[in-house]
Amino acid sequence: MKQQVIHSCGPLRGDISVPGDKSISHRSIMLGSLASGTTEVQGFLQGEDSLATLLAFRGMGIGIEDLGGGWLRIEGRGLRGLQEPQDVIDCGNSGTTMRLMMGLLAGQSFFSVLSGDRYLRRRPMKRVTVPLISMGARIWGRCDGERAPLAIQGGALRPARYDSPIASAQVKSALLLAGLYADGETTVSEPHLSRDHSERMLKYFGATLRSFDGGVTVSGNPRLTGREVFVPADISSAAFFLVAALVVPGSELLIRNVGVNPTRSGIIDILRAMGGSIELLDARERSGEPVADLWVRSSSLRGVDIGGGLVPRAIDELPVISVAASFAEGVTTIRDAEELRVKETDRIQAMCDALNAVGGQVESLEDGMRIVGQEHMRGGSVNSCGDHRIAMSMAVAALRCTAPVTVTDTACTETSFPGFWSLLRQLAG
Ligand code: SPQ
Repeated sequence: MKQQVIHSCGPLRGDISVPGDKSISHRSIMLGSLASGTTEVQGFLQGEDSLATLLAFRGMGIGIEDLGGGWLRIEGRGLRGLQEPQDVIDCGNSGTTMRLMMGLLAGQSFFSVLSGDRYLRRRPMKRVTVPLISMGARIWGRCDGERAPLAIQGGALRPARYDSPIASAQVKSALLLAGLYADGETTVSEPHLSRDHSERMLKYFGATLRSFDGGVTVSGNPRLTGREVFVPADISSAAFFLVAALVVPGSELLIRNVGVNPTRSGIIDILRAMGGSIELLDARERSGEPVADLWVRSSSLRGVDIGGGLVPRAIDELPVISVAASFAEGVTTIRDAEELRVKETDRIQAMCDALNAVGGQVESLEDGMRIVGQEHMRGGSVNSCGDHRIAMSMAVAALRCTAPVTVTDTACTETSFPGFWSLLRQLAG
């Protein structure tokens, strides 16, 4: 099992880039494949999760050429151009691949099976299977449809209205993709707005979508047309270096071309509310997504309360935000974040265990955490639980510990952030 030993370091300084946005990379393959004509993608994330999506579509007959340097050329075959895969589709560790593909495969004229690694096979799937079945989908899975492997017999779908009890972009996107195959309008509402990359990209490719307060409606049977897609750098990956620069005194970093879609930029709002100095430079829009360079300087942080609609806007960054909170003055409380318990691992428990193992003061709450900040933590040994966000969050925590931190089971960072350890080494010396 791979492990990394991380020492505290002097100021982090430089002008850096982090890999492409994972959520947008998945969607670029999916919509590029369903469009008619060629789609060229720039900045595609060459991580295990998005590559699982790429291989899945190649397995359904889509020509996808890797032009190198994050450029892809996808020869889309139209909404009904996919072919039956000859093998089980391996989604690896990627919940996005599995859940979004369930929606899309439910409307095909063929049979398919989705599976993944032992972490993904533990994650809940009824949140997607139940509303899809109400549209006429035929899906079977272990534990009464709750767990993968999942078998899908594609066929005709009916449009539906679904009021999702959770703010989840994966649930919303699965239903919007299924809605492309239904005659009429499919509407999804959610308690708070989750990331809207699917909506933006569907519109960009020519689908008819109407957003309203609390939800979105898609019209079935659109003609999608191939386009150029620019994938910005992933704010969820930039998050590790934002927090690292804030907590290591004397640091100053410029992070280039970061996606700052308001449904994802909760981390910037939270870190600024904690006293963090983060500036957005050269704000612009590319392929329908807001992008900016982020300039971050080390700052004295203070504790804050996080909850409500801010949570889905920062859901994947809450582990590293708990690291920032561990070095802030006062108490930080995270509530309404029970979704963290059903990610690659139970991220509430994993972060409580890991931070406490290196001398943090963190209490696990049913729907979040209570973190008491301190000047330094002492260091020690922690396990990532096979979860990329836990491994990278604890590497950031190590930068301000008095003794080294050993993080075990670190190969998982390849799912979303290939090159993380070398970038960290380069900056931290
Ligand atoms: O794809 P996966 O494994 O679910 O990835 C994670 C992550 O931390 O990388 C969650 F574990 O991000 C999800 C995110 O939490 C990616 C995502 C998307 O691209 O639509 C949406 C969020 O999940 P959800 O369940 O809130 O819809």
